[in-house]
Amino acid sequence: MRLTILNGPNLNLLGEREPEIYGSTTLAEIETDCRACAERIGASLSFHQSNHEGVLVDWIQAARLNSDALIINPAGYSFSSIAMLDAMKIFKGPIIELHISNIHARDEQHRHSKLSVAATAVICGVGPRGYLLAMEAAAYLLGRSVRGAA
Ligand code: CA2
Repeated sequence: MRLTILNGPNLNLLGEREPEIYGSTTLAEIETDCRACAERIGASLSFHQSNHEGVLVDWIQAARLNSDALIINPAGYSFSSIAMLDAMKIFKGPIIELHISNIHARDEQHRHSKLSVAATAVICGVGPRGYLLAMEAAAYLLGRSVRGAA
C-alpha cells in the first residue's frame, strides 16, 4: 500500500503560531508519527508540504502514478483552489481530506471546503492525531475496495 500525504500552505509553521487552534505539535513531529504508523500498517509513505498551489497540483498528479491513496490537508487552498479540485477529481483511489481543526466550527471563511466534493472521506477536529486516523481510513478504504466488502 502506497500512501501520499500532502500539506498545504503555512502548515510548515505548525507548533509555532496559533497553538490554541492548531496545537503545539510541529509538522516534523507529525511526519515522524506518520512514518511510524506507515511501518505498523505496512505502507510506504510520501510526505510533503508546500506553500504553492501549482506544486501541490503536481504532487496530486504524481500520486496517480505512485500512490494508492491520497491524504491531503489543503489548508487555506481548501477554500479557493479549483486547480487542486480538478487534480483530485482525476485521482482514482481514495482521497481523505484532513483538517487539524474543526473547520465547521470556524468563521465563515474557513467553513466550506471546495475540495470536499472530490474527497472520499473528510476528517477534521481531531488535532494532529487526525493524520493517523486518515492513514487507517485509507487502509480501510483500500481494503474495502479490494474485497468489495461493506
Ligand atoms: O485545521 C486545519 O488543518 C486547516 O486546514 C489549517 C488551515 C486553515 O486555513 C484551515 O481552515 C484548517 C491553516 C493552516 C495554517 O497553519 C498555521 C500554522 C501555524 C500558524 C499559523 C497558521
